Amino acid sequence: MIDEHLDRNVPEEWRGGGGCSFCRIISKELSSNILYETDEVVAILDILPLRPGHTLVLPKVHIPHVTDLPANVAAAIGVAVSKVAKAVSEAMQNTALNIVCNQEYAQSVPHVHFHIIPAPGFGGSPQ
Ligand code: DGP
Repeated sequence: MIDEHLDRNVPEEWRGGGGCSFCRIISKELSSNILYETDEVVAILDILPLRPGHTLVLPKVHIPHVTDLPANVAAAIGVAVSKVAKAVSEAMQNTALNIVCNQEYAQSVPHVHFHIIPAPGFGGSPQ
């Protein structure tokens, strides 16, 4: 089923495998700070955090765009984003969050990921 989502006319580096840094993190070829992991998803600390606690939730399957997610992967991501967001908020003194998924040319890593970013000015989070 996933193959049909990769059939688009996209550059080779958008097809995962050796060219995708998030696939290499998922396969543990590259190290990362993993906060949460299931058979379908992984949550890692962002290497360039916008704020302390900035976390990324990504599916293990390589799909470049959120608009191409099959329902089962979207469901797994949704559950994980909710759980990880709760944990990040609690870890940051119940701060509010910005939860963002960039798309197409607005994203720099072409592997679906949701940003969970502690918001400024709430809870114990500094401005
Ligand atoms: P976006 O622009 O939405 O595609 O954001 C990509 C994010 O991924 C950006 O905040 C930096 C982060 N990132 C890129 N490469 C790596 C990596 O190798 N490890 C980790 N932990 N984060 C990465």
